[in-house]
Amino acid sequence: MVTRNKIYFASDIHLGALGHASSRVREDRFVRWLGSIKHDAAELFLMGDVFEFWFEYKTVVPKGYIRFLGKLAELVDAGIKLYLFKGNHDMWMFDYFVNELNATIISDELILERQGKKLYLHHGDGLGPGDTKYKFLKKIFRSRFCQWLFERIHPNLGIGIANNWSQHSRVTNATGRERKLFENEWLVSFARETLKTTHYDYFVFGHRHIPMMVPLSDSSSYVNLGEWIFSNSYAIMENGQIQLLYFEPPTA
Ligand SMILES: [Mn+2]
Repeated sequence: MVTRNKIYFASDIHLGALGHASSRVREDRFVRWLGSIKHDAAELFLMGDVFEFWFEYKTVVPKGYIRFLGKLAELVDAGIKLYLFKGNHDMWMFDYFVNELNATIISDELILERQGKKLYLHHGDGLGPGDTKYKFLKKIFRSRFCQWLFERIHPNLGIGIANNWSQHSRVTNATGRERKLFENEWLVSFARETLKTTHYDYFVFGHRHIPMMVPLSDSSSYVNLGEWIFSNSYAIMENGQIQLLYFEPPTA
């Protein structure tokens, strides 16, 4: 008898980044992780930037990721509920994963109650103070008109341009110095500000590539899921508690 009582969270796998060979290593590792959670997961939250770039045309999707997508299908068919968050690299998910994987696509935040706890979930881009340039770009990238325009460009060219663009955004690893900057983390500022008016037991984000779990108060914690290029980090929720864990030893 299978007991599905755990909830899993991961983000920022950046499949497709750093070349095909590197991406395959990452994909294989992530597929091993998916296999390891298959028998006790009730829900799986993939919280953005799963792909280095994703854009769905009306009749066409990008090549690649075949093992990952196959494994996801296997988990969904085994009864696991899948949530896919739009990240800043893969916000152009429309109905493909809804139709193929029965996934729920989350555009911004998702507020949930699970296991008696209140959760605030978001990829993490465009929140908190500052970064006005990105917030402006996000509006453009998400506008129906710009998406319609992009869709008119031949995929060979459109995806080429997008891949070129995404290479300019760094794939970062958290240095010790960055980790110490917790007090300056804008997502922490955002969570603290939110707590002034609304209680959440857990704030869960990706995007920053800095795996960390830190208390904000006696009853609230900040969780950053990290990434799967170096850290292979994820979170698990069981009996109302979230833990930050590492799947396999760090890659670099
Ligand atoms: Mn991101």
